[in-house]
Amino acid sequence: MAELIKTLLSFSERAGEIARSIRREPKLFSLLVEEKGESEKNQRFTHDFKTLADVLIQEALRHHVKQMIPSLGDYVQGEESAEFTNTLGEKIIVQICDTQQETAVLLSKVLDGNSEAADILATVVHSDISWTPEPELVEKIPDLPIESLGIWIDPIDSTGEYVKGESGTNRGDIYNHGLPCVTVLIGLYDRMSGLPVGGVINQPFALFDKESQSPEDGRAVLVMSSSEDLELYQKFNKNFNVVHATGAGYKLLVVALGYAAACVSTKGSTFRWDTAAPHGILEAQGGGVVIYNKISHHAKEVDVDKNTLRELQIRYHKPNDSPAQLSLQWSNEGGFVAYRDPGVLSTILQCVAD
Ligand code: 2IP
Ligand code: CA
Repeated sequence: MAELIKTLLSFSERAGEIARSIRREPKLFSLLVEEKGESEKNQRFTHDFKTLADVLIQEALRHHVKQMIPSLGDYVQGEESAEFTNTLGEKIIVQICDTQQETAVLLSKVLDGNSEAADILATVVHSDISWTPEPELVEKIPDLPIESLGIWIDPIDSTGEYVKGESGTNRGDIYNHGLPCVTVLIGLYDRMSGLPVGGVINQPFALFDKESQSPEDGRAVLVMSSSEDLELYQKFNKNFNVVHATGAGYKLLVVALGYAAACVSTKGSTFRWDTAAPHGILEAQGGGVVIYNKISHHAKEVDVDKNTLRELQIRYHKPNDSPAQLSLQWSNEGGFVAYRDPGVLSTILQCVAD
């Protein structure tokens, strides 16, 4: 298990480096910002290119996991399908080949013959980026049965902020938007129970400036998407200092870091790949991510007992029953409440009941 976690940590560094190099290398970056171009071909190409960055990271993870634990390779799921259609309408399965050169040839097909961009990407994907965690951390990794694990990956969460590339603004400890809201999310769950067991989050553009922070008031912070209704914001703002932030993964990360006491999402606009990694971390901290529509039924209770809380956790092994459309089969359709300390739930439920 420790080896798997070490591999995932190193991989998340590599994924962060792929994300950074696409912004850093002019040849790649120009593909990303072509979105601003007028023509449909340009827009299509940029869409494809963004998707390519995602697919590439996802497939690179599958490649590494498969190399290490062949049986686990089939249980790496992500937002993207590896089948990729380029602007010429050709279908190509993106995968990491045995050699850098083979990967570059494959990527060049996806990139309509842009071999320079393909070479740069292939170099990063094949480069050896390793990160060794402190021995004290490795000692704490429990020995879980690897054979029954599944992996959810969101290669680049908050793609909108990633493409915009702004340095962002912060309120207290939390960025409202900008590159710091971009995360690479890798979640581990148990395939039998569907419960999360661990997670790795990489923040490729973590530019947090500790000096410039100042607490705003004495209330606990609750973080939510700016797409939530004003009415909900007002409800929670009575008892919490509500802060808006972009990026599903980022919002949950700030809960795990203790910058916010909780995150509430009611719209069903997130997916299992958005929540799996932070859920695994929160679970390890004694917290969790419960389904909003279900926990709100307990709004009249002072305390929700441990067993009920376990029942209400998001599960990662089964798609939703009868989704309105196939693309919603893995959506967190009932919304969620993420918390590090279950003690905060009573205040949240009080807000819901009011
Ligand atoms: C998105 C991204 C958005 C989030 C949305 C996710 O994932 O994290 O920021 O919306 O729910 O699905 P919001 O920021 O309003 O919470 P992606 O960028 O991978 O599509
Ligand atoms: Ca996402």
